[in-house]
Amino acid sequence: MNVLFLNGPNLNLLGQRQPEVYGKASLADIQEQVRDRAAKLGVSIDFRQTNHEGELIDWIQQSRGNVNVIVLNAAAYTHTSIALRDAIVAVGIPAIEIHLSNIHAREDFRHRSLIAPVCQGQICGFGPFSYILGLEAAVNVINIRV
Ligand code: CA2
Repeated sequence: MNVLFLNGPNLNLLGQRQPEVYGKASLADIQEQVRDRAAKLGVSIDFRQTNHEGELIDWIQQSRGNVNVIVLNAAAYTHTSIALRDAIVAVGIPAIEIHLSNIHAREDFRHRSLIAPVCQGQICGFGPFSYILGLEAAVNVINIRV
């Protein structure tokens, strides 16, 4: 069972700036928490971050055939990228949208997600625990499908 975690722009800055919004944990800390939980669940994970929209799309396309579920924090591309949405539809792999913050409790422009309609569901507002919930949701999605 392979779960691909994708992280979008600026998430590499986690733990360094805006801790009041995004918390103190770095992306490496979150990755470690996800790895620990995945090991207990017997799930193999691949955890990546990029600041580039095209790279996210390349990774989604390349996941065909070797990834069961994509767990995606697309960061600001969540609110802007039709290309990302099209890539999720094109590969046909179930995707789960996650966010650290509660995007619905923030600025209006963060309330709209272009990818939400093509994802299985959305998890937001739980800080780093959103990633663990994303992993649990991924396992649930796989188990329901097999
Ligand atoms: O809450 C989330 O996980 C977001 O995806 C984070 C994005 C934001 O654009 C989304 O609306 C919600 C921003 C990630 C930027 O991360 C930073 C981390 C530290 C310092 C500055 C930005």
